[in-house]
Amino acid sequence: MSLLRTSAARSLRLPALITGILFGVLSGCSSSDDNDDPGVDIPGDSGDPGTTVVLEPLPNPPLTEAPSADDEPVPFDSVFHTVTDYALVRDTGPRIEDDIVADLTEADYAAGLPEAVITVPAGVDPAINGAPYFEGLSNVRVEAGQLVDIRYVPRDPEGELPGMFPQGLPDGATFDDNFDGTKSLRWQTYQADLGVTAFTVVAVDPANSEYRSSQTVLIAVDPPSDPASVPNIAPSILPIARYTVRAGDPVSIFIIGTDRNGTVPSIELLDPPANAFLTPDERTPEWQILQAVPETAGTITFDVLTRDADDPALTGLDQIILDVLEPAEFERSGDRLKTIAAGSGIEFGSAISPVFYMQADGGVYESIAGSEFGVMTPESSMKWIAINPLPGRFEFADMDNLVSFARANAMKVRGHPLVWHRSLPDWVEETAVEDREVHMREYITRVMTRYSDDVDYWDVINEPVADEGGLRDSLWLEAMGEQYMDIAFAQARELDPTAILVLNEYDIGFAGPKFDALLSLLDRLRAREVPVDAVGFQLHVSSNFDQFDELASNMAAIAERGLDIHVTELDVAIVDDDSDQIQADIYRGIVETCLAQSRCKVLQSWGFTDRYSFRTGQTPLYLDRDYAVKPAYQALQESLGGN
Ligand code: 9MR
Repeated sequence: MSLLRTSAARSLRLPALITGILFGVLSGCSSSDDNDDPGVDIPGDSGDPGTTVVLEPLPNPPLTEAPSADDEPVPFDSVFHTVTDYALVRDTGPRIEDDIVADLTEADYAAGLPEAVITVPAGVDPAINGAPYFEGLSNVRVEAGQLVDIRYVPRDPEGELPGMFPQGLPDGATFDDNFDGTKSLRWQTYQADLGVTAFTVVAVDPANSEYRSSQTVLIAVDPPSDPASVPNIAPSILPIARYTVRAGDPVSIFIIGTDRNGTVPSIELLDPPANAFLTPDERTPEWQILQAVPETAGTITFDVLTRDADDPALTGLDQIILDVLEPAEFERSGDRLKTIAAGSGIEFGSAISPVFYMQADGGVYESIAGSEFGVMTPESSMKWIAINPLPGRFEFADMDNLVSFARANAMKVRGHPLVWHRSLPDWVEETAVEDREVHMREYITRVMTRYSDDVDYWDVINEPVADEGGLRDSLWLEAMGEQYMDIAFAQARELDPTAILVLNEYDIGFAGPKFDALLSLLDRLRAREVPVDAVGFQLHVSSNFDQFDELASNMAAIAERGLDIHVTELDVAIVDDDSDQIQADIYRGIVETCLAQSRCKVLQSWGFTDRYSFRTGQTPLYLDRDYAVKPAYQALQESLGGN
């Protein structure tokens, strides 16, 4: 279904989406999480940009049901949380699990060992340097209760020994070094593992580590002929990290029991402190929420007993540990970042983690975020998969709560993202090409209608440019060509005439084909009068970033086009054992570059504590996991103030 009148617009015929799908499905990761799609060349880049789109009314009835009273969140007051100054809400009904990995079937198994997916980097000629491979593999079939044991023997046509690494492991499996150049997958299977599972190992060419062969093996686990033959092992809980919390704050910790045989263990607290207790989660009653108010500084250990559903005498024991600090330990000297930034004429803010108010350390998280930031982006709570996980089913509570948090702290909100190729529910990935335009417009309409009053900036289009230039091959591009952006921006403008509409992109802080492609895209959009107001520079950089001149000139090129610049997702991953001081210098350099550019109006980091970062292992933020300030925090204070 196409609702556009675009008679004069050029129609783009695009190649089908093939890249990544086989590999994505078989390796157990969603193809929508693939950030390496090759770019799609736009024919006649420099020629006629086409005409301005005119939106037709959306169909009535809609393609999928609009939000209704059934989707409205309800007050959430029966459990502890860290929020004191506004009311929380929760969604109703069971939690919706989106199965992001396509289920494999017996037919997949019967098709035999999948072909290896070979990645050939530029400059490698496979005729001269053959790809690494594995010897003697085949698909494997076992009965639940049996051990899967697959030996991986890597080979290289040139006779060297390739390295290898697994891509994810089945639950409970290990990938062991045999110390003879081979490795083995060892996986004790249970009833819960019934069905076909894919396991992928990547072989790495000895001469070029980017030259790789990904080999998937399919493992079929059949029902056991004798159920009693499956061992019953003790249950446990999903691991819970050690948290640092503030004395006096209410603490909530979700405890999820797990048993490899697929049953649900019961959960008890052994000798709990006086003010600690368990409450079942309202939506998933088999989960328990540990609630406590640690009043004094020190370390608290909770002993959690899990009891097997089939054999009550079979138990597991796990511990949850909290380090409790006095409130003064979390205070930061100097002025708050938003105040300092306002003095320099820009807004400072951060992404905010979903459901932070139900985390063990939610109290301290909230008080820091509430005081430091003038603008916030929901890190995940507004993604399609979060808001509209099934057709006609809407889960607004997490975003509603973040909006209440923003209001309570007089924070602006960046709506993020309206149109993206990732974090889509399966049902959207599976929509017919001819219906996608309407699905996209319906989604934009539903989200913006609900949140426009509270949202000042909308990341309308997220990550449309391919890493090597051209446009990113996505399901949106496949359906509408480049005009999906025109349509989305026009729709957003119609729904909110005053919001700042943003095109947000990563890896545009330095020169190269990606930035060039962005500029030419912006020029085409502008020629078609697409209402883009600002470009979002994500700036997920690393501690080896040194292209400040290129960043400045890229920002200048955007400014020259009459567009604002928002730094939307700044973080600085530490690589090569770099110091925290080097990281601080990069934060400083980026702030200075933004302040030197009058069109750079907003600067937001992608989180603020290393505990809640999508690249937590590379400690990219300016407070550490326990909320202690790092040198980068002081660098932000100084540089935002122009020092
Ligand atoms: O940080 C986000 C991470 O927690 C999510 O799992 C992921 C998928 O939704 O998205 C991350 O945020 C991305 C942002 O939305 C867009 N730019 C890149 C960010 C990092 O991947």
